[in-house]
Amino acid sequence: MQSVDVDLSIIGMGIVSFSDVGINGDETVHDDIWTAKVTHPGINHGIQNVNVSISDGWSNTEVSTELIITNLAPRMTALELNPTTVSRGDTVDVSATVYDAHGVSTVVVDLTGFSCFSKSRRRFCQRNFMGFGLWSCWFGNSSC
Ligand SMILES: [Ca+2]
Repeated sequence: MQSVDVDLSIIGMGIVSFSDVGINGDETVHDDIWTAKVTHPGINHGIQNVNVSISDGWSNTEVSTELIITNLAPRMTALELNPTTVSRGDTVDVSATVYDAHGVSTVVVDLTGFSCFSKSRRRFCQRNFMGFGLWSCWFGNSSC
């Protein structure tokens, strides 16, 4: 084989040339395993159809295949409890900085593990719909 090119335009990467010479993510030279190391920074996910073009220098073979891109889960980059030590009846302010490229619809503090909060879940107050967002709320219960 002379070249393996994959059209990754559907995820904004254009034509990506794979390697069998031990570079660009390829681990072993001339083992007929062609590799490219790519990173998808976009937000689209799901099954993407991609075209692969393989050439041996005399003829080309075109193959279509499916690339499955999973959706990255929301990430929490910071969590702050203030104060961190409380007495029964005190209130705790909770702030969380969360991120998801598709937006975050809810952030919830699950207090069901505490007997005094067994029927309650305190939802965060939303301050930012897209990108990095600081969410905050508080909880307190005098019976704890
Ligand atoms: Ca190889």
